[in-house]
Amino acid sequence: MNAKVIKAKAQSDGQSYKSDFKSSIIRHLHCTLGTDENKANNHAWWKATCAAMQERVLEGLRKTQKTHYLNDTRAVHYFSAEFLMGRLLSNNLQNFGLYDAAAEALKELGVELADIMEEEPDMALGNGGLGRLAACFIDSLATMELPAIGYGIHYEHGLFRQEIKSGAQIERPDSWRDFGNPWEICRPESIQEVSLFGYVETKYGDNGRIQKEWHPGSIVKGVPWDIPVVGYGGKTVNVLRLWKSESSGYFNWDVFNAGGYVDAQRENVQAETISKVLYPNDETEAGKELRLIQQYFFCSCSLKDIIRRYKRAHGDDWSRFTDQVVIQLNDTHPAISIPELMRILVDRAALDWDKAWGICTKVFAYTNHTLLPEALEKWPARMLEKILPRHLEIIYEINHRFMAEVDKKWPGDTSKKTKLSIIEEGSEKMVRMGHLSVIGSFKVNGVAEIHSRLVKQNLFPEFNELWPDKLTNVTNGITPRRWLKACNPPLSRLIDKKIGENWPLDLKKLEGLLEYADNKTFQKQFMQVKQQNKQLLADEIKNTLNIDVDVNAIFDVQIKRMHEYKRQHLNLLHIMALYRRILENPDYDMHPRVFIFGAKAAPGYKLAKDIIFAINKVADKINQDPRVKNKLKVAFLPNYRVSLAEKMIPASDVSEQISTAGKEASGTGNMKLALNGALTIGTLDGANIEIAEEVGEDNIFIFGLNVDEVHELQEKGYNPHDYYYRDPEIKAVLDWLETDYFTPGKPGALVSIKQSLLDYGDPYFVLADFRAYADAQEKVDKAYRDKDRWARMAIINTAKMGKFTSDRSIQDYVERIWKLQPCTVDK
Ligand code: GL7
Repeated sequence: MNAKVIKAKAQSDGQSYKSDFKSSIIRHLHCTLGTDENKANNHAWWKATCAAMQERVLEGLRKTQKTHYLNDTRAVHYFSAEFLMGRLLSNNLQNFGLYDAAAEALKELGVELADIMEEEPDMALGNGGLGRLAACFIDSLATMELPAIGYGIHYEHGLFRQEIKSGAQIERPDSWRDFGNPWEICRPESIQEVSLFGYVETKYGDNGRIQKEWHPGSIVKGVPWDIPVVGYGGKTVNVLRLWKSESSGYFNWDVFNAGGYVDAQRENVQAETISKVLYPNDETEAGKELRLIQQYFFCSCSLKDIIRRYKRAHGDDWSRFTDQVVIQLNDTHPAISIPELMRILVDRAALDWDKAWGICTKVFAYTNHTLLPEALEKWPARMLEKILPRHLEIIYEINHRFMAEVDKKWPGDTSKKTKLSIIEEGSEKMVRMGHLSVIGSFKVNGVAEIHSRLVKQNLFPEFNELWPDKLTNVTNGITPRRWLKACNPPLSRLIDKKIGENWPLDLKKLEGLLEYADNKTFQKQFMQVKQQNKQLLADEIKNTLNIDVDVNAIFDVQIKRMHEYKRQHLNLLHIMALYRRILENPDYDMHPRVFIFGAKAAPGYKLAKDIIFAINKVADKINQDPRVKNKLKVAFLPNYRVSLAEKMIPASDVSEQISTAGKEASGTGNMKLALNGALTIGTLDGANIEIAEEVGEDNIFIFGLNVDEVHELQEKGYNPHDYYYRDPEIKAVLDWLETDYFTPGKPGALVSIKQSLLDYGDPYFVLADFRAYADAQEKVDKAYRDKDRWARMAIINTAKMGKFTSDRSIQDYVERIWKLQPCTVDK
């Protein structure tokens, strides 16, 4: 076919997609929703459009499952307590290639696709980077036609909705399913039962073998809800299976019949509590019984589901299990899967210990996502004994055998044993889930080069000595389908025109843009797109905050969870310093800048909430101060979430990635922003280092202490007071926080930030990095004023992000860990 014929065919296909889609939307409006074109509001149109899409999605799902079954494929099972999916309509339309057809069909019906997409609540079943990474990975797995299942929890309430009242964060429940979710399918045929509590009985079998029988104190039901995961191109549709807890009714029925309505009801409530809410902690341990029960609940359901599927094909023959099944543990949250699989194999399938352990250690692989000590999960042995008595016994047995191995390697060295033991002795015996994960897995990976190096050197050095090939790196990635193609249509179209349309599948193709980096016309087009996106964000800021911002200003964006190590307060102190410079010198020369924040704080993290409050108070003052003459604006957008990120990222000029070196394992927002042409101001931390390697040091603003320097300063003894007294600007802004300038009538309302930086030793080296940060910001200011230079840098950033597609991460996992083969599904 020549180009003309191809174009004509595409047009006629487009026409027929459009008319097919239009009739399905109307059919669903009539037959699924029972309403009419004249009556339908945006919500009804959204639901009908989703239903029209879901018809096609389910057909893909059915074909994929059949193909995988017939081919008896090896599959990866991604176990994660979080999947931060966001909205699915736009993504599914894009991945099926039906976006334009749907938009046109709706237009003919008098409806704007962009408007109805706003009706979709985010699926916020995750906290931040870790949960969003899981979502990007399942997108890539489906796109790359790899057999995969995501397993997680069907939380009734995802991450809280954030409201800002008088500057402070208020948490409200998130109710993503209040009006039904059009994508999920309940699968009662695959319900599982999960045991909890009770005691273990030791018995002697006929052959004299000791047998253990767990008599649970309670049993709950796990009901699977499936969310189809559509790959780009729409061929493979994998599934995300989320477990909802329900009462099993077993213990309940007799109680109920005996007139114990209240007791019976209490048991229902207890069972349903398990999947009620997502823990809102980010990077901190949630030391709660319920959290452990949540983890065990979804792991047990998922393992049984995997085994059921395996047995359907292979019966009781376990010999092929490790050929068919690999399980990736997303952090230690699902680590309880290791003793659970041992329990199933030893107690239920009657395999001997060594054989069972041989299977286990060929099935599990573990990803570590953080070095922060407070985030490394440990459970009191006492708690495990109460909730999962048999699992604690199994953990002791695993540890006992492992200690013998340690003794072989380091004979008589008790300090090695203390360090490596799964059990931490102390006033309270604790079970270290990280150690359990390393011991029970065949591979352990960190999420960026530097992070993986630190995992080897600082976190698990002895494990690395014991098993030199076990620890490895897989640098994180992001899906370019959502994070460029779908969220930034004007830039995507511009790129399509320059280098063709294949880049979403092969992101290295973006390097084709490099030859236009100095082309004045292209630079202009690129920056015009940015301007257009900035206008949309400016409208959003006006609508939500009633703040006017100038799209000619630099849009400087910091979006991520609120945490001291991410140092939003460093950004804040610098904003205050700029404000002060303007007040002292009305002609202070700077390009206008809008500092934009989005961040949720864990509800129990006092200082993080104080920083949100401080940002909002400083913002109020600056935005209303006529002396600033619009040189400076500060906007804190409430309720940061995936769908808001999709609006902020395309509109950003500057990406703030300013964590203390050594603390941010990778970061993934850094990749999304750079992909959309924002320039990074950042430390040599996490994936920033690899971004700098890709774009080159001239196209990024790196500042501050590196990992080794932070370490040295710590060793030498860091005294933040030195910086406070030596640098008058630092002193002035910190002292300012103590006055009532930003909180009229309430002096001291912002003092906790100053205290954390001086009285509590500035654990994240904010003051040590302040001057370097302020200097780097001046370089940003200068660079932006040179329009051509900035455009060139921004284009290079987009062009060099190929490495950070999650397809590359998945390919690394496939080659280094999972050993999977793609399986083509016919469309
Ligand atoms: C995190 C890391 O903090 C973050 O740097 C990383 O990009 C992400 C995905 O690997 O994982 N670890 C963690 O516990 N959370 C993260 O976001 C919550």
